[in-house]
Amino acid sequence: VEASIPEPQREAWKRNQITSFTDKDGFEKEVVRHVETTLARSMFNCDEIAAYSATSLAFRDRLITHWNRTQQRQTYRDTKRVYYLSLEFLMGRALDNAMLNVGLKNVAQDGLAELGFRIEDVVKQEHDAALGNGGLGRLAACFLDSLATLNFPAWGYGLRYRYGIFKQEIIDGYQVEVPDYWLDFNPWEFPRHDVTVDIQFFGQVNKKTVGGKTISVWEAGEIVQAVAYDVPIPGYDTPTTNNLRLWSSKASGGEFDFQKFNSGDYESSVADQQRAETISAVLYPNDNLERGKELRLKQQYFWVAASLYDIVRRFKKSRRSWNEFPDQVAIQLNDTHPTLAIVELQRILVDVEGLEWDNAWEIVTSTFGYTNHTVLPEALEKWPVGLVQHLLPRHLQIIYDINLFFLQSVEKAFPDDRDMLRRVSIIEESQPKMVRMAFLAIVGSHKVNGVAELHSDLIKTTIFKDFVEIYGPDKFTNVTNGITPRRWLHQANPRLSELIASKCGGNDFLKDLTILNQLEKHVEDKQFRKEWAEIKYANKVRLAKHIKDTTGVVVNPASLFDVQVKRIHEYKRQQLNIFGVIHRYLSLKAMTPDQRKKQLPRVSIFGGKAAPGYWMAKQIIHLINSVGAVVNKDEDIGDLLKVIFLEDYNVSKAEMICPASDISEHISTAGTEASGTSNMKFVLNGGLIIGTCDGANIEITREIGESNIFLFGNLSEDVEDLRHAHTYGSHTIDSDLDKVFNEIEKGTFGTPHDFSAMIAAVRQHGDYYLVSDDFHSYIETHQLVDEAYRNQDEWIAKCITSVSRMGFFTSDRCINEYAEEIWNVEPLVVDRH
Ligand code: RUG
Repeated sequence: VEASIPEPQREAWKRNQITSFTDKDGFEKEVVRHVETTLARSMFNCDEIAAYSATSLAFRDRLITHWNRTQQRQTYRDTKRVYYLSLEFLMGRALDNAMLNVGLKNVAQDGLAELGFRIEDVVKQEHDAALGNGGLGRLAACFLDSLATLNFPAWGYGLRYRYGIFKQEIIDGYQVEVPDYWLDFNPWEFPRHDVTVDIQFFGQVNKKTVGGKTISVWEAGEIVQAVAYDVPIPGYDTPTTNNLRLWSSKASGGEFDFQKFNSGDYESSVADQQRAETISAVLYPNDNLERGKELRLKQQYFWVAASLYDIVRRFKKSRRSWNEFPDQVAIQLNDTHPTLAIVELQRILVDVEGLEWDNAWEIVTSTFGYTNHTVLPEALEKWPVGLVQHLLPRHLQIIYDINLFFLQSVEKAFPDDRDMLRRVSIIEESQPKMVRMAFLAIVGSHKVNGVAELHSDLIKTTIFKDFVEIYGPDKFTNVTNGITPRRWLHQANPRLSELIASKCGGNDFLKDLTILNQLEKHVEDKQFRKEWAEIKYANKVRLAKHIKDTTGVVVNPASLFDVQVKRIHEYKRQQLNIFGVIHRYLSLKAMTPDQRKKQLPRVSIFGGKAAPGYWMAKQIIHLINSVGAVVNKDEDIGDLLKVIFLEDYNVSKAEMICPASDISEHISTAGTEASGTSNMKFVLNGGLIIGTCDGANIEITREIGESNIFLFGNLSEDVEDLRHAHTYGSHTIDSDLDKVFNEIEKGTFGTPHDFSAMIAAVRQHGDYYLVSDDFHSYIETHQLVDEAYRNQDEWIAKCITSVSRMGFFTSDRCINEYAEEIWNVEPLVVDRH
């Protein structure tokens, strides 16, 4: 049905164009209107939640007019669009970001004050949108912000999980997971009940002859409906408002269910419905680990099939030829999770649209780009062939055909290397046979990128080495990760942002982060340093209050705040950190009171979630809390050392923690952390970092200078030899670390048995993460940190210098690199009015 209004009636629409508020009075009017009509409340029962809801609705209305205009403009101009497929979008809160991006936070602040509310309290009412595990999901969120800010015609596609990442509670020192039901009231999403796609699973493939041509038809099986929910993504200081489309699963209301229901088979009709809704019910809570569960594969196919249907439907509106598809559409695969999209597009083109295989494959490979985020073997996705066959029978056939043609070309190019075929085959000939998703993603894309220089080099020399030989080096590239300075500086640290703006000629640095380099000429300015230090101190006071409120522990904001917040993982080495803390504690205990007086007070702050099934990670959390329980009440130690575990680390907590850190820890075993992005957030907020030569730490060092970072530990090129030596040579444990282990085993921090596996991992099981190898250098480097911190003037100078050199790490730079090197898309500016 043509829904467009006929020309003669459009005049009336134009006369009645919605005008968005621009000032305090206009804002207040909208808030009152929403409180009284949308929420059906009044000034007599308007609490902070109602004020939050009405404020969000007022801003949402504003975004929607921009969003509509953006979409109309993009449709009218019909330029190439980017589609970012990510199973995770770790968005955090939306209101504060929306207010800042449209430049009306001051208006809202004044308006809310007049209406009886403090904006800080209102903003805090919002539940984080936590549809992600960690860095990968947050990167996707930063990219959306940059895509909109830079005016790229871009859509995100994801899943609308009913439960995002679980909420973490710490009970008796242990992590306990609580479901995160976040959709009670979410003003930021628009259900599009008219945008639905039927998604098929199971069934079988039959051959049919149509017009003399034999085609494969995928028939029968189960149908689940995908319903679109749209989330507007405002750019900073631009009307461009892009769309994040999240799919929710629903039973397709077919006749079959209805019959079941009518015939009294209520239970099974409800079971069908529940099974369908289960698909988008919950985010898998693993970071850097793939477990191969059927429901996960169902989620992946459900989401990519719905997204591709949508993308193809949009493309077909322009009535172009299929060969123009890659000129109109770029699809980026965020990790291998959406790799089935490659197979699905090939299926649509060949089975549904009737294109020849080779022609279709050319279109497919020109459309996709694949970003790899890890070299950890346990995180590389593989699916049992039998499972794929059962769930997606036609897709397995296509995967086999893709593999066949690929292996034929390899055989031709490398006739003397028979083993090459086994090594690069998309099908691993194991028991059971597995589909190697990363290989499928490489074969089906025109570009593959890693996320930091070291990581991009590593994938080329290790896990994807053969593919570099096959395709040549140009298919592989690097796009070092970045973060959005809007959220991670302007929003998280408003006072620092303002101070920076005062030295950098206004807020332009938020759109061109290289402007930060203007700070460097003010490094010697005493007054500037003083103001800088005052802001850091105020941020620490705020965090200290949060620590007191949530843990009951009083920390002195004048101490050095040493922070490690990220997912708990053995490769990220929180165990190294807590062993280091114990070493510090033992050293302090061994001192005389006079010696102690000369020591620098420190607060070691940890935070992060462990995957619910990751036992060792949970033991690490338990050890941190057990050490805290002893140290924090030790009167010999007092303020000299406090150990804090912050519960339920998430995006909004990160916004409070990053600005309050003096030093933060990015201490993964060299070669294991693909990039890391919190390292960038901490430096941008005027904190220094201690880290290994890993991921983006290396480029951060190159940018800010070696004298402004505390590097330690073995290099990635030495890791393999060290591991080999641990297993086959004699493995001696660092003597200081040994003392730490002995103390744990004495029971100083509770039942030693609780921690015996953690110690055995180092002493007996080959110390895979090189904790002992790096311990000495870690401890020594922390001593250098202490010394450096004593000279506050110098320390602040280092912080300012570092910030001034952080311009490279904006996600705007990443997006421009992707746009130019991988997507070949141009920005499209939307008129302001
Ligand atoms: O572990 C990596 C981080 O190093 C990286 O910064 C982030 C964004 O690129 O992605 C993380 N990651 C990798 N999360 N999941 C994976 C593997 O699926």
